[in-house]
Formats: sequence, structure tokens, C-alpha cells
Amino acid sequence: MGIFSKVKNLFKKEEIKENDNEVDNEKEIKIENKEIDKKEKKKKKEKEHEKEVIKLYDEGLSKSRDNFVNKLISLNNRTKKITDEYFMELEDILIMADIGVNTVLSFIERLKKRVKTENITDLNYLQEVIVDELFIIYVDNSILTNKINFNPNGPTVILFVGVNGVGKTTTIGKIANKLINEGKSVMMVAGDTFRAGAIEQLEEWSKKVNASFVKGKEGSDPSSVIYDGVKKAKEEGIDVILIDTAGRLQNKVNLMKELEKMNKVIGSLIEEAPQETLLVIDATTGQNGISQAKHFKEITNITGIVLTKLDGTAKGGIVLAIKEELDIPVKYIGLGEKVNDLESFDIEKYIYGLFKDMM
Ligand SMILES: Nc1nc2c(ncn2[C@@H]2O[C@H](COP(=O)(O)OP(=O)(O)OP(=O)(O)O)[C@@H](O)[C@H]2O)c(=O)[nH]1
Ligand SMILES: [Mg+2]
Repeated sequence: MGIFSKVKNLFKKEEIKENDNEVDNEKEIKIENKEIDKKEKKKKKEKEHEKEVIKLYDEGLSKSRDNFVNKLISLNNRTKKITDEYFMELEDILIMADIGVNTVLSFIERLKKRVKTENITDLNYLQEVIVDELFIIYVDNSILTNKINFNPNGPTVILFVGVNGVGKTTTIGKIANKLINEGKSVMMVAGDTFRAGAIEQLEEWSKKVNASFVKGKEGSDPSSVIYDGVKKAKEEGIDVILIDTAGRLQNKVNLMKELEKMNKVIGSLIEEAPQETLLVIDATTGQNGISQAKHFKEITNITGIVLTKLDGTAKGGIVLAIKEELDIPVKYIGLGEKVNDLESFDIEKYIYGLFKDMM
């Protein structure tokens, strides 16, 4: 079964289950009256959360959907016969969704081949094939994991890097909140000592979500602040350390040296740390974000991407470009400015959010 059909069935099932629930309501009240069934309640809560998450993807990707998918639907509605012109228009739509020129060109080639060999003439079927093929780009040839590599022997260190204004500090706040809700203790370390106000911004987040917080003086050496923070977290038995860094665009050599120094300090205190170096990219910057990622990939070991501001862009296709051009997993996506507007990246919900009008 293709990915398109799989996701379609998955979300259809959800709707059916929902209806079942209403019928079962009476039964549920009886159970609740007898004894508070904790497991049932937990399940219900999880399901409610799941619904909220789907809604978040749905709303967060609405701009992309309106732009990219509606164009696709309109093209298919206009088309009577699959011709070269059709493929040219399709190519334009995909390039405008920021999937990346090379990715689009090879995709179109593959699609043309399939149309020929399978003798496809039905536009509805072709639509499904397009979605399938797009997601094969994402799933192909790689270990897909959105999981954070937690350290079983002590604090897990996650370093956040990325250029100015992409959303590093906000993402730390959101991830801290998520981890704390899961029962983990979290410390934030203000490794951005460069920008005025950066330390306070992170401190505010720490208060908001109830995380520990370590800072140094503005303008001080980030590595020394990081040293203090990691040492303290170790002593206090903190589960996860989230380290903010400065986003100023500096030359490659300096950035490399600074990151090397930070990594050395962290590694000297905790073996195999940092467990994760997450590169934060602003989805609204499109191909520019891809170049930033290439740049960072050359100077340090990036273990995952946080793609922020997907809610603010019509270019949701950037997820595919990241996979094709960088082969680094997207671990989290930012879908708004609020504390709960962050989710672990889930390819199925993403497909649903992007293509639901076609399903
Ligand atoms: N719409 C939207 N806005 C976001 C998202 N993530 C972050 N932002 C906003 O982006 C702006 C910049 O966020 P910061 O967290 O300060 O970015 P930063 O990378 O720490 O910036 P510097 O410290 O200056 O390098 C803020 O106004 C955030 O609210 C997101 O997922 N969606
Ligand atoms: Mg910041």
C-alpha cells in the first residue's frame, strides 16, 4: 500500500473510533462511577492529546496546504490529459514549495517513468502517486528517527545552534516544557552571552516552564558558562541540559573553533556528550535555511534539525529538501510562538497536514 493510502486509512480510522466513543459514553460513565479506572483515563487523555497534535499539524501547515496543495488540485482539475505541459506546471508548483530544484527534477523524471510504464491516465490516481513519490524522498534509504538520544548514565546534553533569529531560545523553552511534562528535570544554560537581552530571554523561559537556569555575565566566554552549567547539572542530578548559543553570523573558522571548544568542555564533564547538537532552521527562509544547514554540517556534527515557523510559511516542502540534500533527520517542528507549539516530527501527521484536502 502506498503512503498516501496508508495515511488516509489511518486518519479515517480515527474518525470511526471517535463515533464509537459517543455510543460508548454511557458505558464509560458506569465504569467511572464504580471505580476510577486510571488506565482508561490515561488512554483517553492520550487520545485527546493526539487529537490536539493532529490539529496543530493541520493548522500549522495550512499556509503550505493552501498554496502548494491547492495549486496541485487545481492543476489536476484543469488537466484532461497527462502531457509534457502538465509535468512542466507540476515542476513549477513543486519548486515554488521549496522542495529544491534537484529534488524536483529527479522526482519529475521518476514520475514520468511511472506514468509511462504503468500507463497512468487517471488524474486522481496520479495525485496519489505524486504524494507517494514525494514521501519516498523522505523515507528512502535512511534510518528515520525523531527520537532524542538520551544518555543512560547521567545528564543528556543538547546543544542548540543556528543563525540569528531562527528560534533557538524559543525552541529551548518549548522543549524544556515538553521534557518537564514527561517528568524529567531540565536545566537551561545561557551560552548566548553575545546578544544583549539573550540571557534574560532564556531566564524568562526557565521561570515560565520551571526549569533550572545557569548564566554568566554578558560578554563572557560561552564555554566557561557552559562548564559551570554542566558541572552544576551533574552535581544536582539533572536529567537534561539544554544549551543556548549565540546566533550571530561569524566567519566559519571562528564558529568552528567556538563550537569545538564548547564540545570539548562538555565532553570533559560528561562522556559522549553532547548527545545531540540540534540545528535550528527557520522554515520561512526556504533555500537559505538549506545553505545554513550545509554550512553548519561542515563545521560540526549536527544530529538533528528543528524546523521552526512552519506555521508561517507556504513552503512546507522544505522538509523534503532537508532530507534529500542533507540527510539529517528533522526531530522537531515549530508550529507557532506559544509554549505548546512544538512537536516531535511525525511524517504521517505531516503528510496528513499537508495533503488532507486531497484525501
Ligand atoms: N510563528 C512562529 N514563530 C516562532 C517559532 N519559533 C520561534 N518563533 C519566533 O521567532 C522569533 C525569534 O525567536 P528566538 O527564539 O528569539 O530566536 P533565536 O534563534 O534565539 O534568536 P537569536 O538569539 O537572536 O539568535 C521570536 O519572535 C519567536 O517567537 C515558530 O515555530 N513559529
Ligand atoms: Mg536566542
